[in-house]
Amino acid sequence: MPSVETKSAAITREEVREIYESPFPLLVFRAMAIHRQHNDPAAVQHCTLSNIKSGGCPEDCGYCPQSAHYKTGIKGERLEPVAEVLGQARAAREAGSTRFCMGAAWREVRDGQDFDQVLQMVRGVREMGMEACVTLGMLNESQAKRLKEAGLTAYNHNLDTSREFYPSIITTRTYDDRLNTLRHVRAAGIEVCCGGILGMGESREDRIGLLWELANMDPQPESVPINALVPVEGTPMGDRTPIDAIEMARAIATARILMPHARVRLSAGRTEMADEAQALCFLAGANSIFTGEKLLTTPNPGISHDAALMEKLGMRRETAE
Ligand code: SAM
Ligand code: DTB
Ligand code: SF4
Repeated sequence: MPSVETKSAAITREEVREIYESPFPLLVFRAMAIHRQHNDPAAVQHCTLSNIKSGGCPEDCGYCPQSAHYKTGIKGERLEPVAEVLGQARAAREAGSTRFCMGAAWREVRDGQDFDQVLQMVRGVREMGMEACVTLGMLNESQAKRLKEAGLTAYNHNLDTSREFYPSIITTRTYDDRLNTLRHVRAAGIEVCCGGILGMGESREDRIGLLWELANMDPQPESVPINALVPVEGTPMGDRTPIDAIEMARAIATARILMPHARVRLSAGRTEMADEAQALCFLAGANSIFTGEKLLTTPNPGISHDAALMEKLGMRRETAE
């Protein structure tokens, strides 16, 4: 494993640390200036998640309610029917979402009927004029190509945390496995959606390490979800205290400064965040949220709460181009 010091990178870990730890007003001011230069700071993309294959996952990700290793009350289900998922996509579009993200609790994609059906879902979502994103676990080169041919906009595959902390949260795969899948996604010409989770018991240095890895991907990810851990009873992280809102805003501001063109997504964990905390994240450069009552298995603020939040902030839901 290359040490932190020997990895030749365009952005050094020290530079990331300096940004992350700068005085909060300066950090947010800098992030806001960069955000304004590249994006409309009043617009927030609304996205909808669908759990197309719930639970029973063989991986042991310590944060995840869908892992078969933990007793969380989530049963392993079969892949949802294509028509059901496309019905959800239509409803999401009617509710104002411009991106539909489908998640499967798989360790990896296997060729066969299930994958063929996922390809149909991707085609269907694209025909509705929405961006389509999927997260299906590990992927090989030919599977990535088939997803591209079906019209997939982006593939979500998170690094979750720093390389150093990763083995403390997952033992059934490695950081390099993740990077490999991301390489296949990129090689197929699909946009990369890659981010992480805060509040798992990692140190600030781990958060800095994650952002450093993301910013040094070449090309950088087009989409960077920053999740606050949703602690779920039965998982090893069921009793974690929520990440501090200022720390969350620091991470988002740093992501925005390092990756000016990326869509930075204020992803899981909004149910536990006050409106003020979310507003701070928008100031720091977040420009996307997941809407609807549910993420994959955990609660999310409903569409009426989010409409009220946008109204209060004088911000608007981004519409399709
Ligand atoms: N199985 C696929 C994989 O891991 O790549 C896709 C589904 S997985 C649920 C997608 C992402 O959701 C994970 O990479 C993780 O970052 C995030 N996630 C899962 N459980 C979470 C939780 N309790 N709180 C916050 N984020 C979570
Ligand atoms: C991502 O980074 N966050 C979303 C999406 N990618 C798939 C998922 C969050 C899941 C939160 C836990 C749950 O609802 O099960
Ligand atoms: Fe499985 Fe993905 Fe959950 Fe890990 S995060 S246990 S790979 S569904």
